[in-house]
Amino acid sequence: MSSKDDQPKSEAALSSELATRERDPQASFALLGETPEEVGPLTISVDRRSKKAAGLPAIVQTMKFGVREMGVVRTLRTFLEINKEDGFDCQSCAWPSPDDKRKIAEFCENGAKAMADELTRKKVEPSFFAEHSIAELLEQSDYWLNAQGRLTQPMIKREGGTHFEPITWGDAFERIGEKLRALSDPNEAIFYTSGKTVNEAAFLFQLLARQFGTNNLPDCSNMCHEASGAALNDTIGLGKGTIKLEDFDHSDTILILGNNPGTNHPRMLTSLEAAKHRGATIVSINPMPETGLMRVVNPNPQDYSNPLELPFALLGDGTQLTDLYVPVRVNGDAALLQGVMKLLVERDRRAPGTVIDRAFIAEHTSGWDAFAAGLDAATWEEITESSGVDRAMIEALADIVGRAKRMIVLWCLGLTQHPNGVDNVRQVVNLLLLGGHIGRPGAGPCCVRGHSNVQGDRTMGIWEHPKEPFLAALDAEMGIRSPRAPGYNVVETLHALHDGRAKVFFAISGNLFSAAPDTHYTAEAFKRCPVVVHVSTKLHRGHLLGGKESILLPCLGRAEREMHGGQVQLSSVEDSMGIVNPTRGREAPISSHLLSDTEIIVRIAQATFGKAGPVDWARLLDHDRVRDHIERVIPGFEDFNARLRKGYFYLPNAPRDRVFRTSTGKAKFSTCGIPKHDLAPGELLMTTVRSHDQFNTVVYGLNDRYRGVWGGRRVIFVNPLDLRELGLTDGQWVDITSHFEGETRTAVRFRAIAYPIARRSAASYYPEANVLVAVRAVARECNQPAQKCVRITLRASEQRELGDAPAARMLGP
Ligand SMILES: Nc1nc2c(c(=O)[nH]1)N[C@H]1C(S)=C(S)[C@@H](COP(=O)(O)OP(=O)(O)OC[C@H]3O[C@@H](n4cnc5c(=O)[nH]c(N)nc54)[C@H](O)[C@@H]3O)O[C@H]1N2
Ligand SMILES: Nc1nc2c(c(=O)[nH]1)N[C@H]1C(S)=C(S)[C@@H](COP(=O)(O)OP(=O)(O)OC[C@H]3O[C@@H](n4cnc5c(=O)[nH]c(N)nc54)[C@H](O)[C@@H]3O)O[C@H]1N2
Ligand SMILES: [Mo]
Repeated sequence: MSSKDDQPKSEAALSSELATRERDPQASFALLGETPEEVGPLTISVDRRSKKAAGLPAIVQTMKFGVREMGVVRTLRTFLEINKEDGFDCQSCAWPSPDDKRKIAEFCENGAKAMADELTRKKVEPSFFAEHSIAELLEQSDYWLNAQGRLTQPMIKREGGTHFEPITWGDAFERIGEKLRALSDPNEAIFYTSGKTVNEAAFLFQLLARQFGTNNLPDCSNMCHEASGAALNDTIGLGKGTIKLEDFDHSDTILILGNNPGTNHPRMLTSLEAAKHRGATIVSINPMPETGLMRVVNPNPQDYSNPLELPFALLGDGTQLTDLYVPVRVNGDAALLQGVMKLLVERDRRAPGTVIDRAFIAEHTSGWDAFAAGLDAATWEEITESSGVDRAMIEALADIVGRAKRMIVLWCLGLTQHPNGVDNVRQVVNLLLLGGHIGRPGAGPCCVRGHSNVQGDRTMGIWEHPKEPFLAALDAEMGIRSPRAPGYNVVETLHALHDGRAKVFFAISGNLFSAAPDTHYTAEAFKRCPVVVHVSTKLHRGHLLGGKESILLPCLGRAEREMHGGQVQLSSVEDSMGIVNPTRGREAPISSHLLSDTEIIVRIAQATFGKAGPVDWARLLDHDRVRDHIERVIPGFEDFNARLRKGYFYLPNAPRDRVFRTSTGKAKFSTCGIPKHDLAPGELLMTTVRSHDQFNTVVYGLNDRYRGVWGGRRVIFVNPLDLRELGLTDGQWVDITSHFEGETRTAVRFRAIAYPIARRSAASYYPEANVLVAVRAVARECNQPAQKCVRITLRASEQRELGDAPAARMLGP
């Protein structure tokens, strides 16, 4: 080896070398656990994609999936417990349950899949790990790994080992405690969590990290709504939306940007349907015409005045939801919204006070002059080019917004996962402020959260950038001295693992490896980490790539009974609308070896800090006591135990009352430029989306019924006109190359699908497409990975053809 090679490479040089190297396609597949053979047979029929959401097919799928995983009796019983006040809160999304009128079936097809996936009767026991080496398991797809069932016993892969072996709980805790104590700096440890963790466990988890001496608390929220939090904190003084579910009963206009609720928040469709029946206008702004936003069939018997109507409704065409569909191009939203606002301001100048809410603006906002000047300076050429939407359509949207008296704007990842994600959300706030649509019934921002408790985890202090009042209160209550220096977020975590600054990675729930951008960089980062610990319910690729040593700690799921002192423990979660809900698992755990998240955290704390020390960890096994602490540390949780036992309650939300705790004391208009895409000929901007059969990195099935894809996931949706210009045909196998600041990354063998997606845009599924996302491509100001804004080129794949006819547009399923 030359002396040059012996020199450690800089992080940037390494990242760029890794990125630019034309990778061995087989190696790419192995990282994702997909061999080319597994891709087929894939059948695609865009013509046969569902024309409406929910309805009979959803009921059939729900039952099929439930019975496959849980059997008939358990399926029926658990479906009655989901989202009930005395049952458990659905572990799928963070959409709220109706306050006072919960239905017999207060869940959706995808919530049911999430639950059935967790309550499956299949188990991954030590014998499974003895039979399969890690190398063998890495060959399998994510779908296969998840389908093997629930983890039941603690396992360890020792350094240099080829298999996972059983380890006792006691030895595992001792070992983790030892490894943590041996670090020379607490910041060498990282504590990751994803929003599955209930409030009580989340509070303990951040306490563990801070007593240990670090704010390294990256979480999945860094990848979904970090940009929303940053923009909302800055402009309205609270990093959350302001609307309640009941606002849907009062709203006359609802705008939905960058969200696919038919798949990801199906229960929202019920609220939209009701609003629609009351005469509200619904607009969806999305590069893809998502089925769930177009038509819906309501499967809830209670929503029909005569139960006999239901069977007819299920077979009928359902309710049309969207009045105006705006096919914005990928990352065209900022320009589109500015176009709308430019028109509204101009119209109001011609007829003062008729279009915008001047009284609200004068009394409650700051920054108007600069904002209005920014709109005046924006040219129509820039607006239409950057948005991909023509002037007539922008006028039509402005007509709707201009008429609105009570407008809700909902958004999800289509706005946030962009380099300008924070500015996108600022534009949403601008639009709402213009019409005074905040702090008024039926109006306001609705940041549609992902994981069931992602918002609650942040409220509990899972944040790498904690605010001083929180830390001061935590220290006073717990008698610790929390570190003040900010910790690592997700992207900083990847860098710290990559260059050896992080030595213990501890995760409660989630699968950071598969969720993170830049799969090769991330794989290398984890490979270098001396100790990786995952507290998990199901097996995933992150366990297998682990670190030098990888420890698996199996835990109870949301629907399973967590006992303490002979009682079922009560827990809580916070939904997208700031409602704190009780949740209580009732099912018998699948294995007697499982521990709860809470118990695992407590025992690791005991193993790390010993018996002495300011915090009496043993007492904290009891959630009631944890809630007593939460009540004294976090505002809004007064009388926590008593209120939770009575049911749900709302957290305070100052902007709802038009109190804006911002730097100006008012809601802030922001001036943001119009993003320039500057695509070279042949380049497209690719977004990444979820299929109907997955929950994030957990793949339940290989279909995406609403988009007409059956049996495979390596697909890329492209507009037929763009395909033709690129000299490619529908159904052809293509290789995708992404381009980021001179670096290229390639993923091979994706099936091109001619799809009604906006021009110069493309979409493919996450997590497969993460290979193409540069780790340094992040949202400015908040470091959220820009996983929905990837500049790509396509070329015909030179890889081996599969058996099925490549250009076929076969009829599925
Ligand atoms: N069943 C199920 N439910 C889930 C999840 C799941 O995986 N499965 N995940 C949960 C989580 S953690 C989250 S964060 C949420 C995610 O919920 P969503 O944000 O709905 O998830 P995505 O599939 O990423 O869809 C993004 C939507 O934005 C659109 N889009 C993409 N790029 C752009 C753009 O540039 N502009 C606009 N206007 N639109 C764009 C896409 O076409 C798609 O409709 O769902 C939660 N709920
Ligand atoms: N390209 C691209 N990448 C993305 C996104 C995208 O849209 N595009 N979306 C991003 C977003 S919004 C998110 S939230 C992240 C998701 O990132 P994560 O939240 O880290 O990933 P999940 O897939 O939700 O985690 C699944 C694992 O959690 C474990 N688990 C499930 N339930 C429980 C439980 O009750 N307790 C415990 N302890 N463990 C449990 C199981 O082992 C399961 O395998 O991905 C991000 N990555
Ligand atoms: Mo998310």
